[in-house]
Amino acid sequence: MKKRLPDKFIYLVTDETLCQHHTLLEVVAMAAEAGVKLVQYRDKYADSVRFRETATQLKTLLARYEVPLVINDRVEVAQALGVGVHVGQGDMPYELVREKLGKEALIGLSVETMEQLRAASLTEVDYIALSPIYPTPTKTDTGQPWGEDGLHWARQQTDKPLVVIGGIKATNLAQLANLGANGFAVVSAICASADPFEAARVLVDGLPKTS
Ligand code: TZP
Ligand code: MG
Repeated sequence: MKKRLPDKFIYLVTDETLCQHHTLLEVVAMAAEAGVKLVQYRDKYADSVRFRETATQLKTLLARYEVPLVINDRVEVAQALGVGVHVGQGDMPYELVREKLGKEALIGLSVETMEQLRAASLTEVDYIALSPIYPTPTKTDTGQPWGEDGLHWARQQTDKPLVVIGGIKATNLAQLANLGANGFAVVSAICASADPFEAARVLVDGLPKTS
């Protein structure tokens, strides 16, 4: 059975190059321990052998916390491991991903424009990520940030879970949650922290409580 995403959740997107203080596996373990509810393994540089090894280790680790793992881009790895995937507009088209992974797989899709959001809302994708919501030094080859007005607009277009990514910190969670965001995807706020457990805990505690 597909695991349902919580109404509000912190979502860790990994970047090993930012993990200066701990190994990637330590960072992910600490984040899960602190209450992060979804993890995306994202690594643009790892060769396919190393990527697959790390993805396998993450799957084992996260199973202990019942936290789902999604793989960035590499659909064949997700398929081999039986986990979900996150794709962008330049990656394998959503319909093909669903065909390969099956109806139980968790599949997320990034959108950068209003037209892409409208198209995504008509699919069976499990969540839509507004990318980026704010400008961020972590990823600079992005389109125009959605901003808070963009999130407000997107919320009116779809009932699907909306994930925001880019510049997420504890201080902007409440505002984004009010505007209808469900998932708060973070890279540097956890990965680059000297204390990833504490960084993740502060984010998790900063989520508005839902009944
Ligand atoms: N996609 C859009 S913005 C982004 C990605 C992977 C990076 C977000 O990083 P940070 O450090 O949480 O701003
Ligand atoms: Mg991609």
